[in-house]
Amino acid sequence: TSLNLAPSSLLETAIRSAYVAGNLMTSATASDKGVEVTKLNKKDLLTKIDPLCEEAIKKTILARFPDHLILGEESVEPGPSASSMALSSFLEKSRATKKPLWIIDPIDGTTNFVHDLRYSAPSVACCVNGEVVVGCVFDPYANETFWAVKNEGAFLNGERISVKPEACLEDSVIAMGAPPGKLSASKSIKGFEGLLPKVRTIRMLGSAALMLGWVACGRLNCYWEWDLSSWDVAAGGLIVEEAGGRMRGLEEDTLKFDVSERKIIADDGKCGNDVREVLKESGLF
Ligand code: 2AM
Ligand code: CA
Ligand code: CA
Ligand code: CA
Repeated sequence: TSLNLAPSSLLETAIRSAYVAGNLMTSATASDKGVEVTKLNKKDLLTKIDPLCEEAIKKTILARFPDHLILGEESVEPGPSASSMALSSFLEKSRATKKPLWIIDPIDGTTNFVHDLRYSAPSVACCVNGEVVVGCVFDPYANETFWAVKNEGAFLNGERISVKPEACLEDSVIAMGAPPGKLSASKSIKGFEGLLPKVRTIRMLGSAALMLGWVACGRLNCYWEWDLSSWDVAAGGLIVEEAGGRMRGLEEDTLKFDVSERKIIADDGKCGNDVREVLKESGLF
């Protein structure tokens, strides 16, 4: 059955589809992007390229696996409740039909993409039995391909990667994000204020999927963010775990994909508990 698929064929398809989307990203001109502000609010950007990348990823996956299910950001109404409901219903359908579910973000880091900040990536994950088994995040600007296969490790351009913990929180580099929305903005500000004096530095790089890849390969010690969706973290979360790091909820060790407030913390296996403590002291939860 499809549940006995070789992980290698899923991985090959994940990588291939991320490359197709990444090539669309790097070949798009400013006028191709034609930014529309049609999503939730003025900060929630969407370009003409996002849905094109989503279609290209879907087409690549379906050419190889015509019966698989695919959940993509641009096929769901904007907003946290719609994205949670879509995930729950896709997971349910995947369980009932025993078909793998792909969770994709065609461009993670659209704001960077619009402003030409060269830090955005397609993120492609495949779930079997409700569990992510393959994930790929491709940075088409640096030409860096992060991938992982469940129980087989994490890789960057073919080389095995692992997290790199520092001796203490004071020496750690922490990444965070501040998605639009008043609640998450105030959480981000409180967290930043509490953490800054206690860590080496803080970065807000703008792509959840890539920041997760960067935790996995040891460039960042920790990444936390208040309000994300399944497609932001499905691939990157597996890459972190397979690199020896932890992908957890901010308050709970288990990361629940299918709840509406996805507060996540990925770490190098060491500094995450201290970061959580500081965030708690700062009044985030
Ligand atoms: P996106 O570019 O695919 O939308 C940056 O902090 C991260 O937040 C990015 O991964 C970005 O993904 C995501 N993000 C952007 N807008 C968001 C929104 N309105 N709600 C939740 N997450 C968002
Ligand atoms: Ca995203
Ligand atoms: Ca996106
Ligand atoms: Ca988006």
